[in-house]
Amino acid sequence: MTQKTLHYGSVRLQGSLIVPGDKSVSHRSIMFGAMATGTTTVEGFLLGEDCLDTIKCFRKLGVNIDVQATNVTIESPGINNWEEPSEVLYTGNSGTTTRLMLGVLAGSHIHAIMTGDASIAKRPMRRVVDPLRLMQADIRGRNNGQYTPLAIQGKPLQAIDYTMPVASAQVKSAILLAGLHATGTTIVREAVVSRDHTERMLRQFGVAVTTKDGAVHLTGNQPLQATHVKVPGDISSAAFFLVAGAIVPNSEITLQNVGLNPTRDGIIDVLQAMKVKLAITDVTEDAEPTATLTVQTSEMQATIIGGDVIPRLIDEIPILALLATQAHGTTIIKDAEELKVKETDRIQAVVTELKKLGATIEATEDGMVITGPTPLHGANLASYGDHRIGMMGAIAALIAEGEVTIDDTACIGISYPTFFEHIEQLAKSLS
Ligand code: SPQ
Repeated sequence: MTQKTLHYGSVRLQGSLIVPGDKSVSHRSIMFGAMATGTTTVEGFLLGEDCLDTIKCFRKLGVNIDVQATNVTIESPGINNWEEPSEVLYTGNSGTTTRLMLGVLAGSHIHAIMTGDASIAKRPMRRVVDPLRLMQADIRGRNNGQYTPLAIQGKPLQAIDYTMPVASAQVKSAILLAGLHATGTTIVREAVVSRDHTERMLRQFGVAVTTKDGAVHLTGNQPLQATHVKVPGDISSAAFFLVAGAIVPNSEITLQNVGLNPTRDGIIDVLQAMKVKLAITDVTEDAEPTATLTVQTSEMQATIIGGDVIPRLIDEIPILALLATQAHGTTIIKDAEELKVKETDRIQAVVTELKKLGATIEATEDGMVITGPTPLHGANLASYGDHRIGMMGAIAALIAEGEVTIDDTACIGISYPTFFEHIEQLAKSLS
């Protein structure tokens, strides 16, 4: 555990940052590069713990992966020539690694056992295991496949037509990746669209994937062709500085190369609804669109966050809750019960920790209700080993009167290893 005591005093945030690579896209670049035969190159890769654990898993399958700063080269013999791992595949804290690997391995010739850390051991896997079993996958685990460790015996699969019971990119992606090795056309139907990085990147690797009326279609037995992947900056990491720029007095922050995939940019809608001063420039139309975002200290208004926008900002809710403590009026966050099955129960964690800082916030069954603006004070916070809760606490410390201690900040390295350096880079003392 790495405890940190933060006491920023009077600071303003000023300057420009390049936020680290997108975690979802980085994971997928390794997985897809490993499935393809030949050499795939990746630029802008996120060197966070979760993505490094994905790399370690694929090295155990006989894939050669070289990391030079944020450039990664993957040399793979192709999925049909992977080695059976002689060791357990360790997926650490990463739900994405664990769930997508299930889909990748289910249709391979590989026998593998996967396990992760204490948080992963509590996260539900049947949401992925059940549809994969409908495809004839052979997966076993505690509580009939609900929890890790999980054992997978890869085998030929059958395509399915599956209607998603929850909006989850991890479930959709696992089914599509298994669908690559299934006979027939796999269809995944979503009532509310979840992030589509898998569909976009499969196309980059030469796979035909079509999306129509909320249904994704993919026909099996399409080989992936090695390619070059450009990883955009992670909007979920940028979110912490978008909120910091809005709530810390006299601030202006510019964030470059931020991924603005329309299935991930719900935070932009919310910032605009809350009247945050935000400029969007340099928009690119790459496979994953990007933009430069500039935020300034703002007078915020409360809003309602719920419905179809939730999957587009699910990982940003902890930091948006902090923003709401500084907005005028009552902000309601609803339809977000998925927060309960993230790295920790993020409804309970956000409400408990923001209350310790003096916020007016109550948990509901599917979200939280926050009334502001409220001055925050020092407190001893817990991160629950959850990177996004730890970073929410650290950004709160920038406006809190007094000292904020966070029990475990090492977890922040899961998605944003340079987070505290970036705060130091922007913080200008006023005293
Ligand atoms: O990988 P992990 O641990 O599940 O990470 C989180 C996060 O906060 O970084 C969720 F806790 O992001 C998920 C996200 O919530 C990453 C992800 C993806 O890359 O496909 C999809 C989302 O999860 P889900 O359950 O909606 O599919």
